[in-house]
Amino acid sequence: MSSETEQPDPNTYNFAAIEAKWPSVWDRLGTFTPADDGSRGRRYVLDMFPYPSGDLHMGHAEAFAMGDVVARYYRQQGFDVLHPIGWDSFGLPAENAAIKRNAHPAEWTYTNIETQANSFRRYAISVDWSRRLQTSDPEYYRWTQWLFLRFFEKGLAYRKDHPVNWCPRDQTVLANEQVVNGACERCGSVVTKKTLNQWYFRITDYADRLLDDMEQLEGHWPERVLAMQRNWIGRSAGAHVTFTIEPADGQPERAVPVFTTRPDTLHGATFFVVAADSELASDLVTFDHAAALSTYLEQVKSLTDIERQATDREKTGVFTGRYAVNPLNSELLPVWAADYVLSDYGTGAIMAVPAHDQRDLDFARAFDLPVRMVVDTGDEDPAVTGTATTGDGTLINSGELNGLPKEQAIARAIELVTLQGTGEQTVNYRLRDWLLSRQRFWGTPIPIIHCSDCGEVAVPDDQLPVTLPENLRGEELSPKGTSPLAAVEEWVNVPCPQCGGDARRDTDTMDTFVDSSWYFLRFVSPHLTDAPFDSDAVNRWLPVGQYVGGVEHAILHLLYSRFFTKVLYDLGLVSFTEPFSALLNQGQVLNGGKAMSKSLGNGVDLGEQLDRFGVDAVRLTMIFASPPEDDVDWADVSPSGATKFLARAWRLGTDVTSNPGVDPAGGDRGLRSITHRMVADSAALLQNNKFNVVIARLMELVNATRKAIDSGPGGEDPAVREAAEAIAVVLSLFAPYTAEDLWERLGHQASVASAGWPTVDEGLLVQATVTAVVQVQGKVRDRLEVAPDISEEELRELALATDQVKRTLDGREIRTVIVRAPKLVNIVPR
Ligand code: ANZ
Ligand code: ZN
Repeated sequence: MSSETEQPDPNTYNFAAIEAKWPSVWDRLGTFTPADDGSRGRRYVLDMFPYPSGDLHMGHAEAFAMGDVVARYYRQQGFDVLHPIGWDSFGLPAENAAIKRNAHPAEWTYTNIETQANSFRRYAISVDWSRRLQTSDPEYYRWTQWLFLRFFEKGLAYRKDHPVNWCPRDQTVLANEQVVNGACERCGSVVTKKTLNQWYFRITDYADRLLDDMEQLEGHWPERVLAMQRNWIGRSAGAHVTFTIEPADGQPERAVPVFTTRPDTLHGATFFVVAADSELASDLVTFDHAAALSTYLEQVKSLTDIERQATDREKTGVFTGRYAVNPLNSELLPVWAADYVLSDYGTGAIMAVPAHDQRDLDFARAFDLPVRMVVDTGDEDPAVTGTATTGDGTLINSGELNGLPKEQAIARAIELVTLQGTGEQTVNYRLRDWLLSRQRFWGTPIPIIHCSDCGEVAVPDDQLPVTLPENLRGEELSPKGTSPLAAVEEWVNVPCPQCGGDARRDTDTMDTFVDSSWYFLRFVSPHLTDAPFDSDAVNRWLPVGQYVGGVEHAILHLLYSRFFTKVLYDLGLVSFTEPFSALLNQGQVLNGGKAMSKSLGNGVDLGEQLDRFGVDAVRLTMIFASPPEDDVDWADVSPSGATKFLARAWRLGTDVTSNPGVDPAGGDRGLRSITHRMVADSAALLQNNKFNVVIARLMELVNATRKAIDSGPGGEDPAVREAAEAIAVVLSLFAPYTAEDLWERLGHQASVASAGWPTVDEGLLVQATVTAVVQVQGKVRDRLEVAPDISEEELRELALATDQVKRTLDGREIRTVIVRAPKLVNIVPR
């Protein structure tokens, strides 16, 4: 900071003064408001919207700097750019804060949003502020409810009883993804199971399309995100094969299908396993074994699916007293109940083939069950080695399948069971329906009324939104196993919209992922009052041309948004099936090799960095540090170096003495060529998200321009103006304040943001000279501009003749000179 008495020098770069000057100008000019008049091509650039937890942090600074580069680039390229911002403002943290402070969650939420909005303005992201939205605004969630009802009408939103993940501390249901290593993602408590009636979205109906439509994204989304989506959906092809469970204990026989990806191994099945916690297990178990099963169940309940399926865990289970008949060879297999079989995958029952499945083998070894190889893979007997063999090979011990290679045996086995009527080819998915109800207050109320006569009745559209009661505060919000809304009698009790009788509102609220599954549509017409969005406008602007956000959303948010888009397509509300054409995952901001965190004490305060180095320097540093996908380690970067570079660029404005509009044609050809190459290369680099390289190229041009002014043709050469103007335009993508000020100092009117990308003169791209580096003992002492075809001898002579080299050698004898024309000369003294 400068002292108060000092007079600001008009030729000194003062980032604070520049930051104070421009925001109101941009507002007045409406620089970032799209015209949407069809006069230009449209581009929609979107950053994943923020959650309002406190002020912006370094992670926001990085992500939004990236998104802004893209938005600003398209604007310079002449596109009409839609770049909006809003807040994902429902969710637990607001509620927890409200409980702690005896307040309403809205207070905490909207205070934080104001803080963040101010910081975003200061950070100069080029967004159209008039489109700002918050998902917790009734004007927004009214339409979340409206959309929910369209899903409900189509049977895509439904209720069922289900054992769900339950956090005993937060007293709420958790989605599978919110359970990390058996613990609640938020509070770390051990997660248990609880059976509840819950709302689901039938996303499984869309499993195939969610997979197949990824073809549209191939090459435009990071491959690892596509892989994670694919894996999450988990399509696996196989067969259902029905086994008959023999009668016992007076119970009749019973047909139980299994799902297998390896029907070729049917002859290798040596036992049968049902999920211990399934109804099937309790149905099948004989009187003698029932007690053992219920003891075992107590132990199983506390485990998560991930733990249950872990291959390295000791296998546990109990015998049910029943036997299953193998439909291919009529063998009798003992039926066990075990936790490594999941009740909600496949059919909840498996045929166990220990020779070729590791988990089955571990179980067989734990309980001394037989192991029979049916595919000769060339490996040793798994019963001896303890390692199941899963590779290709030829069938053995398998009746008429003998001699067939694995793939043919799979097909033949499916044929056999199909002919028998005991099985069929099938596809199974790992994807489950989306559990969307939450027993919490701060979310979108589910717009359903429960009537004892009419059942689940939709709140009529004209009665939306169902708003949250405003009088709940503090402790009243704390969850008690049901939603806090259930306690508000005057809110809950309503007449049934269908029969007028006494009825009750649904007291659950929606998972916040519902809110964020359609916000990108709302931004197009955010103030519409008679529909969630204007379909025509949405079809003009979407799909989003570039989506930018963290890889932590690689699965759920993206999957849910893709699902919503497909349903809306089926409803005729949108004309596209994928919402985001291209995706960029920015890396994390680290400090000293580790993610910033309170507990490590390595956090860096964004506001403090902005005060110290200026907004532009922080933005530039974020982008210059690495390719966007890589992490930025704040311990390794130099924001003060960025400030210096910006000052250097800004000072060019002082030294350009020609008038705006002067024809650069007569200017210095060397500098012109560097300028035009920078502009041409930058466009290509930007299209490939190589933002950091563009900054390196800008730095080169700033240096060349400085040199032209100081020791070349001078500040009046029109090529110098041309270079400085190109610098301002390209710099505006990264350092909008400095660029705007430089632009003004070059005699132009605001805004540089819409100045337009400089036109490249192809003729100037031919490299007139190359830079040769002159080293003495490996240390750079000088640089020479030379012809690309300079000879070794000539380059050696030029290098030895420079003042720098003479001074450095200081009379010492030369041992050797290494010449790599035209780029390098290294002089090694004795
Ligand atoms: C017999 C078999 C033999 C199997 C073999 C595998 C190898 P993916 O690919 O993940 O879909 N399975 C089926 N339902 C299960 C459940 N509810 N819980 C745990 N495991 C289950 O896996 C399908 C395979 O996982 C199925 O194929 C079944 O074991 C097992 F050499 O059947 B397999
Ligand atoms: Zn009714």
